[in-house]
Amino acid sequence: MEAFFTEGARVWVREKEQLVPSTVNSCGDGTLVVTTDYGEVLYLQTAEVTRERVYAMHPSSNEGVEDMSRLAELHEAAILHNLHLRYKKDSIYTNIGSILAAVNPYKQIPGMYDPDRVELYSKHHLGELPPHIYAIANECYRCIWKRHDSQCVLISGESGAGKTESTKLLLQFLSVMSQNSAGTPPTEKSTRVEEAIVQSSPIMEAFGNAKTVYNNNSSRFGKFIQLHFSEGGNIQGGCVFDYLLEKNRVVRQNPGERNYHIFYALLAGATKDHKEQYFLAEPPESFHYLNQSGCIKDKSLNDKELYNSVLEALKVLEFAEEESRDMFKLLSGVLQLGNIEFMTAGGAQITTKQVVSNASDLLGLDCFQLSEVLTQRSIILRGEEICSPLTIEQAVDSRDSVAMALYAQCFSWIVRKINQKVKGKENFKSIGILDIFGFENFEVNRFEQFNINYANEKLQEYFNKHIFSLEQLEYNREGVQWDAIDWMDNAECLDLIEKKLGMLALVNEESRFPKGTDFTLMEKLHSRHSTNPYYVKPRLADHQFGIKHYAGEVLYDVRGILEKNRDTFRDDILNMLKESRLDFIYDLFEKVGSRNNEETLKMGTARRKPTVSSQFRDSLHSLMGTLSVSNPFFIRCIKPNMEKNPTVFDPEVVINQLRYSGMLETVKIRRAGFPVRRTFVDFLSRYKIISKNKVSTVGDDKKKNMDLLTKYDKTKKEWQIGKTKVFMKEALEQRLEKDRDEVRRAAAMVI
Ligand code: AD9
Ligand code: MG
Repeated sequence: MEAFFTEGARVWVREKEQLVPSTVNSCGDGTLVVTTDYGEVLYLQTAEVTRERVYAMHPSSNEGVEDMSRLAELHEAAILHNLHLRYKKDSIYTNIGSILAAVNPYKQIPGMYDPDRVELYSKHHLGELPPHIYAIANECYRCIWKRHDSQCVLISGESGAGKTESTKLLLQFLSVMSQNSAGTPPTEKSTRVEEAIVQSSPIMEAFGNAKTVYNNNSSRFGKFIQLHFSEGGNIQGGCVFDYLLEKNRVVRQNPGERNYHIFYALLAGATKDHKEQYFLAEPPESFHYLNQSGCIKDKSLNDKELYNSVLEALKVLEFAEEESRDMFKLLSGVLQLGNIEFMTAGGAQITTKQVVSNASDLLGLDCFQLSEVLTQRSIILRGEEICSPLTIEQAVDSRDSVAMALYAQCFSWIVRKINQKVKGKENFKSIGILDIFGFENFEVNRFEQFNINYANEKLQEYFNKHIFSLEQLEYNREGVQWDAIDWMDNAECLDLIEKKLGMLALVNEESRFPKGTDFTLMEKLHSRHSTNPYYVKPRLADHQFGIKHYAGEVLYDVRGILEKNRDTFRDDILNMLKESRLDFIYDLFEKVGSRNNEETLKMGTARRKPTVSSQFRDSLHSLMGTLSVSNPFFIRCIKPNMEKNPTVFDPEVVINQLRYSGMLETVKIRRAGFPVRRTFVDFLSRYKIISKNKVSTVGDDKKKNMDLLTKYDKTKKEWQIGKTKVFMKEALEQRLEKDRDEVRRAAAMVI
């Protein structure tokens, strides 16, 4: 062994296929002793110390860089280490060009999001200040005018990685920009829209978020928020799209998890009068829908405070008093429903008559009719009503289905109300922010995970398309020289799921087929797809099928898929709800179609309600349509550990996320390529102002542009000229933008 490693030197050591940042303790006597940054001491014998096993760390890796593209060493471990170094200094944001990596600090970092930071970042170009989510928000806002197109921010990451917090920070920043915009002075209306959009968050979170084992405030629905801007820079209106609220949570929660926040908030915050009127005087533990998981409270959650902030937000969004009251009555009704119990006497019989009466009062239902639909099923066959008793299990299912339907309809109604309030002109450009569930792989994965992971495949496809394939195409078309990069294409996996005769089509086909069961579905999936390299047919389990997703292999449990996909709601139950004395409940169900009565069955498939997965596929495709005409920004949220701990950076946990988010390839491509591009005309018109004294005015646009670019970078490392466009590195654009601003500012002062 060469004794060139001095004590204290920083090195990379390869351990179990991984490069680990380490420090040399001693080197000599045939042994190299190092301590890894994760605290392990390694003794390496002479024979082991090859260049492959141990090598000196480049200073850029040792010091940490704000933009990963500047790392001299470009491997997974260097990226990981850079994030770690920065995390230790509370620098949770790191750039990869215009992509932002955000490590969840699990604590409030003092001053990080103060109003003066908004102000500061709004006055600087991307790259001038340390990486920050505000810098991305600012760039995104500026790009509306710089590029003349709509923008979108795609926030991705595992559950608890920080997507929803990031969404709120973006909204907050954009709302301030809108208020301060130099365009049309904010009218009373536009100020209200900004506030309404910001205030929609507490309401949606109260009704759509819950404590899970991964996140105390986990969003159990996906959302896409669109802000419509005026040419002058004001938010004129907005729109929220919601995706796949997890309905089951209303009636069932896993150990250690909770129901939706709003139930606990209501119990903690309702006035004494309301508590009496709505049968809420008992503690949360006494409600079946809240006490099954053994988790009622969490010290990070303040239920009473949430109640107050929801009331406040409802006021800002101008929900009428009776609307809020009806909503709370519905929630109380759901809690009462959960406490209805049954016993067997021939068929299911209700043992808690008083509770049925309470629930009926709150929901405006007929007490007798409610008892009937919960204990027997009636269908109309050839004009005659036929009743059949239900087993206890079936009775519990019907009770739960009423509760879930009430809650889900109420959630959709809230989203509609918010949208009515924030609706405004859509005559210019928009910024869309996507906060959607991250990739999930649990011990048992069901229909929900199938849809969630499908959505993530679609988003990954969009990401790939933007970062890799469009890039490649453009370089080829323009004849620009660059080193092509290998990247993971997920097109084949998506084909398996959504193409004609793919898995989704099979799931839907089987759902429509009256005799279809989960097992007939599984057999069809196996027989049609088992030769597909992205399909997994487990050797042992007889109720599972799997998919090799870009983020890893996931096995899905087939049981329950068809029922959830059909989302059947019994006709007699629906009719009962439609007969509610309360207009609110009636309105919620007025438009809900039935699917399983004689008539609908006779109508054939064409007019039946679409299945859950086909609806979801359609809304995803429509979302993709919007995204495909927008200029994207990507925020990759990263969880540093699984324990929500503010001090631990677990390399295993982080590297896994880096791998499947395509971060490494992103860094490579960014570095190899020229991410900023402008047509010759566009470039000239934008930078004419700074080229005046720098270059001669003769020659065509291309020549003039080349002259200016050469002034900035003689080596041509930071730019290239294509057939119709100028290609630049981001750093060069930043210098040009800065100079342009200065000249403009100086000109404004002269005037
Ligand atoms: V889920 O897929 O909805 O389950 P998210 O949305 O990715 O998940 P969320 O934004 O809810 O995660 O963040 C989880 C928790 O991390 C928050 O409740 C905060 O306690 C914490 N967090 C996240 N981002 C930040 C931050 N920038 N600063 C401080 C943060 N704390
Ligand atoms: Mg969330």
